[in-house]
Amino acid sequence: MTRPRRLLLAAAAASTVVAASIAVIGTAEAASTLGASAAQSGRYFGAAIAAGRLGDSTYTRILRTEFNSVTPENEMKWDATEPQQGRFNYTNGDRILNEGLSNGAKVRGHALLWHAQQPGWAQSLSGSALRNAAINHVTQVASHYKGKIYAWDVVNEAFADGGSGARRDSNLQRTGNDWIEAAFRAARAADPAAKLCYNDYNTDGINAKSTGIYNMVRDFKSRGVPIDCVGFQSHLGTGIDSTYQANLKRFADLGVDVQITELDVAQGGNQANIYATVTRACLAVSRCTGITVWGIRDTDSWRGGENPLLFDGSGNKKAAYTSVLNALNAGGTTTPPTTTPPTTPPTTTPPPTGGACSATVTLNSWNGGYVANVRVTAGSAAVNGWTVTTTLPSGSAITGVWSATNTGTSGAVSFRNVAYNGQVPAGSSTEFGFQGTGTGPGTLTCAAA
Ligand code: 9MR
Repeated sequence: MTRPRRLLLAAAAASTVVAASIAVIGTAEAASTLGASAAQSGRYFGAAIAAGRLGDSTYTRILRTEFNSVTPENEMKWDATEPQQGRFNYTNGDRILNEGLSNGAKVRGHALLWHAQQPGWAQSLSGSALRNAAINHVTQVASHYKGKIYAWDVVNEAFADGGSGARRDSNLQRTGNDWIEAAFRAARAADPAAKLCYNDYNTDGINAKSTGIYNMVRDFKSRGVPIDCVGFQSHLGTGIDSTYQANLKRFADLGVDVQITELDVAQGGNQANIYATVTRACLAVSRCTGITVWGIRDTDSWRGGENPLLFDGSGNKKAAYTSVLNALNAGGTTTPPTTTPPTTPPTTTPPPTGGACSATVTLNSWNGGYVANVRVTAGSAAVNGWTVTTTLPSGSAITGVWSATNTGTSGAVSFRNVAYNGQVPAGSSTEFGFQGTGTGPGTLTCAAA
């Protein structure tokens, strides 16, 4: 390269810098990573990640540089966390959690209950056995991650595709239409600080499916069922619905946050534009708190061959990356409110003294209902079977029980252990729970069998 040409390039670069800084006067300085540019308007930009790829240095370099939120692609699902009933495995979920937290990223929990990726034992259950197991799963997993998860996908993909706007048939749905609200209540009781989301796909515009979900969220809000956010997966093809942003807005207007939770877009002429359109839609809706892409490089994607992500297989930034970054830097006129979920502080009653076991209750109450989590603790000798009794205040009726079998639903009620939690070693404890209408119980009494 000759000297004059070099000077010319330097001058051109200098004038570009000047132009760029003029363009952003009055807004934040343009940021150079996805996470930092989203943070300028109080949002996050995340990626779904896999524990098995954390040893790949290209992968972790991009992850730690670009993203300030992570979602486990598979590691916190039911089959991963409870492979055998009552035996929990958090090894890979914890790896994702620690990867995120140690880099200052938010962690989205995905997903507590879903009709897919259930462990075999759950697939073969039905009725109250499945309901109890499902609620116990929510309670256990949300308790394990208590205080560390920004938002949980409590229930994933429970609505049918097509024009019905109805629930999808599944073993969970067949336990009763209230399974979703039971799951949200149990999740709130277990981790009051996490935002609780409903998450689904083919909801990327105003259509019959998204309207069915909209009606459920509106009903939940009117009845005080604890829901804080709705996730729009946004697995997109070569086009985008013209009502994409209006759809986000109508949910936000119900009083919930909205999040883009699994974004990927088929590669084609429009990929970069569609990514930018989604980004701008989120920035335009004040309660859209962030965007997550479903993988980092095209080769990490579940959509083999469609190259739907922001980085190519070698880790290079694609045109879609630049278009998202520019859209983020062009900025949000709206900033998400910094809300934390409304919570009722748990009230704990002291354990009764005497007897071979004791029971303590942690209550999460709202106007008209409650979830009670009960801890049964053995005394100085092991317990082989237990029964907990209490008297419910008038107006209270039990609507669901997990990890125990109840006798009675109002007035004097008792709870007997189920097969897998009757044996409690000396000094150890186990838990069960129930939910009900009205106000929750006071003192509980435990008797060993
Ligand atoms: O990306 C996930 C893939 O690795 C799994 O094999 C698949 C199993 O069902 O789930 C994928 O993630 C899904 C997510 O959990 C829920 N929404 C749809 C996602 C893509 O299938």
